[in-house]
Amino acid sequence: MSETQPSQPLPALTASQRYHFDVYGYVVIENTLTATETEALYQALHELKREILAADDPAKAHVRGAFMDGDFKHTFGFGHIIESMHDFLMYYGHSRLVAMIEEVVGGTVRLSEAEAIINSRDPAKAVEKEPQYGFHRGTKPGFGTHEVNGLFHCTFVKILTNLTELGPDDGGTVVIAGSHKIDAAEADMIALAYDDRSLIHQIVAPAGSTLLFAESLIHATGQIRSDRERTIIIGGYAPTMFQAWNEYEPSTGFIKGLPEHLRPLFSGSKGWEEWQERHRSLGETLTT
Ligand SMILES: O=C(O)CCC(=O)C(=O)O
Repeated sequence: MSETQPSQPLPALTASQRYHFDVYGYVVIENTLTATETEALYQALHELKREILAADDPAKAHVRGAFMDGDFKHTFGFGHIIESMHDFLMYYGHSRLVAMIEEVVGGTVRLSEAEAIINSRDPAKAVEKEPQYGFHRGTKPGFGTHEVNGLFHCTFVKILTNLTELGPDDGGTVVIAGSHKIDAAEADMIALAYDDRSLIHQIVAPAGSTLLFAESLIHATGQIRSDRERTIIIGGYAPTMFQAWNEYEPSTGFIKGLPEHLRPLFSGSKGWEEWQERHRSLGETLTT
């Protein structure tokens, strides 16, 4: 445990961004990545897709740790991609993004999931006016959330960055706004959101933008109504003493080969003893 985990600036969100996150459970920060970074990640992900599809059995293949699921026609879901392409390190270790995550977690974090999705509309399926979504959440209010200085924190937070432009018809993530704080039956909240669809917010953003959200927020993949393919890259983070998601623990060889400053973030080596709790108040001004 000799590596240093760099201290990220706090606050990392403006007061308005933080207020939006607290009220709705998410905030979109536009253009967090440059056009060059966005393109590099897009190319790396599509190259990984080609490599996995070239394997004898793509559904069982592991390419430098990464695997793929989905229907392999219109949906390609990638798991544990962190070891597979050098370009992904730039995203998962991106200091501005990590600073935003640490702010809403309330302390230092580790990577717990590195995933991606490439999906497009299945032309054989009709576009529905009022689609049903695969709504879910990864933690619960009370168990995975707390408040300090009147601000909301969650121990499981995701950054989802769209590498292709997301217009209103391009299947951006949908969320049930405000559900991150509601400790009620998920089925009841999903039903009430279908009754009043103004409660379902859909992400629309230029390529290279990041959706930062608490995993206690009920969310799902949106419905693609256009002919455009969507490519997104997703990172899940948790306090340093948490485990990675099942099958997402990085290999020892991979961690050893990393630049020293990235090792604690990707391995969780700071564990319990060196976890640093950090909080802001709403009135503090941005330091990034
Ligand atoms: O595809 C999306 O937009 C949502 C992804 C998702 O549900 C997740 O990361 O848990």
